[in-house]
Amino acid sequence: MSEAYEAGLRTALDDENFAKLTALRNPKLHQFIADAIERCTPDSVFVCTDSEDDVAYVRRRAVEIGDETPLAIEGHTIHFDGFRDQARDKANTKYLVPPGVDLGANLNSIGRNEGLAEVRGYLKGSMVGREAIVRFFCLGPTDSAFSISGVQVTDSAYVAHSEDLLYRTGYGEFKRLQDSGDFFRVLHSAGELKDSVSANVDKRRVYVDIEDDCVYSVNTQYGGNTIGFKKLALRLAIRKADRDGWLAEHMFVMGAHGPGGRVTYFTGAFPSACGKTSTAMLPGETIIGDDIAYLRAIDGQARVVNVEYGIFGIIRDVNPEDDPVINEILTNPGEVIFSNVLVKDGRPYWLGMGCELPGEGTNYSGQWRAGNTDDAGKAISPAHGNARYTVSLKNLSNLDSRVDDPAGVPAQGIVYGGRDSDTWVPVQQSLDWAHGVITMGASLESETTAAALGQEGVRTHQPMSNLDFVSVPLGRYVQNHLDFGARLEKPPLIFAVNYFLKNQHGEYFNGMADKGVWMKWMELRVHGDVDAIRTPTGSVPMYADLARLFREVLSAEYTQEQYNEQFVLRIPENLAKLERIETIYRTDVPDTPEVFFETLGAQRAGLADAQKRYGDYAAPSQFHEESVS
Ligand code: OXD
Ligand code: MN
Repeated sequence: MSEAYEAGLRTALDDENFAKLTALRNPKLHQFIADAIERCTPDSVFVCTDSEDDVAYVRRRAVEIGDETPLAIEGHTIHFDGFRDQARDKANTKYLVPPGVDLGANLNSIGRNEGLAEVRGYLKGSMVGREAIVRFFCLGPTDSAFSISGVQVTDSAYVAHSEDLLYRTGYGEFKRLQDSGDFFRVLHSAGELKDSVSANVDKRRVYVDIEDDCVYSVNTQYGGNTIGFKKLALRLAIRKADRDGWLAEHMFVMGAHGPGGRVTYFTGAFPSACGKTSTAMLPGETIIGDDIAYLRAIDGQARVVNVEYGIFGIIRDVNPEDDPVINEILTNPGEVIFSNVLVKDGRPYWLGMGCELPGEGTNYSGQWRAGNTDDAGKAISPAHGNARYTVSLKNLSNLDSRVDDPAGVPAQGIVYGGRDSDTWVPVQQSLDWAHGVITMGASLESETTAAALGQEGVRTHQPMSNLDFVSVPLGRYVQNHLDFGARLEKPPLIFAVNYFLKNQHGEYFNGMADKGVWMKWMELRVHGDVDAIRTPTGSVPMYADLARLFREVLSAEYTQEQYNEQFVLRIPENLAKLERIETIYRTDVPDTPEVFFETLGAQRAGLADAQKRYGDYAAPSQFHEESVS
């Protein structure tokens, strides 16, 4: 080891931890940790290897230092984030860009030197009096073409413990790396704490150094801003994927079970809090992952892996009926970290759990009573709308057997879905790969939710549900998807779903369980087992197939009237959407590929033609006569 780093490391590492670090013969790693120590000046550093003892130490520390408190059920703990630290901070998450680099108007960036000076300033001395924890993880299955190694230094035992549930261990991977500098680094400090929560959230920053594969996060605890290998590393992975010709996506991966025992693998991109986890957890299907996927073209086939190994899930509306598997885990002994729920007598309570919540307890505001209000006079909800649970996949009864396959699983279908009250039909298939990428993925819109700070219910553009994390110019990101398809012999089919369509009284057309039917229909389409009706926006199911699937999957009747109401092509709404999307790309995305506008143009022409023939609202049966594919 170079003497320059050794002296720095020796200031905070005892012999045992120093030995664990030097067993990894990696100068860039040593430099990163020495720099973190010099900047943040922790009292001590714990280097966590993959050993059970080390992992248990982190879990214990989280309770000892008050980052987590045990709950009544064995293995369950609660962590609270500060009152104003309850979601991803989009405004203060920025890319550090060197002079001359422009990521485009839709990506939040700051000059690299200015940003580094600011965030490093906030990190200075931030760990005084505390222990820093060093954790190593592997993104994707270990020792595979997909694997990326990552190291995080954090002073939050909650963050380090969460990562333990969420990722595959990576100390062994770092041994394999030897002296290679090809890994992600994340430095996090919760900053000054008051009552165990970050005190200076006005100085909360998440800065992504795209030049250096490094992320800095400070003055925050909320997992989406701090858990290094979730959305922080996703932003780095998107750059790496852009360089190396693959895709890093905000997607679940799941196996849909079809006739004769076949398993068909789907990935799906939905903005946060729009049904992504609950789709991946559909009863009767098997889960590989619920949030982040890497896709590679291998021998002409799209292969996909789950980057993670656990779920940092939104707990709101998890109940025994709609989410039996998760509910089972959350109500039985085993390792679960709850965050920002209401706690009363050692029990966690959350919104939509299917029972009445107590009128008082401890929550993200401290001691809470029904009727308590915030500074603006707004009632404080008993549990936060973005309250979470963190669990490892290994405890799930519906885990797919191929979750660790180093070659990934074949991606046969891709699903895009947002929170859309009035435009898209519940499910449709794109006309081809480019049509799906452009009109479904890149044109996805969604109404905002509690997963990011800011007003809820506002319609926003959410290309591939990944805009919050895209770290290359958007037009190039779209082009990368088009190119990816071109490398495949048979690209996955692309579908768009909409679980949030409402009637004229503002009520949802569909129940939560209906998505199970859409999934079965998509599975059948992948194998050409059912026909569809080709409309200008995509191919939609035939009524008879859905009626049969509703009976088979949900033992429910699905009437022709329901079908007509749900699958009517809403032409004015679709035209307005095209207009919005075209304006965004023409105004803000200078590098948009020309085929993008051509495809929108063709869709517009198809819609205008249908409008002339059938009026504003065209029933699927009207298209049925035209063409069945
Ligand atoms: C998440 C998010 O936590 O997208 O997965 O916010
Ligand atoms: Mn997510």
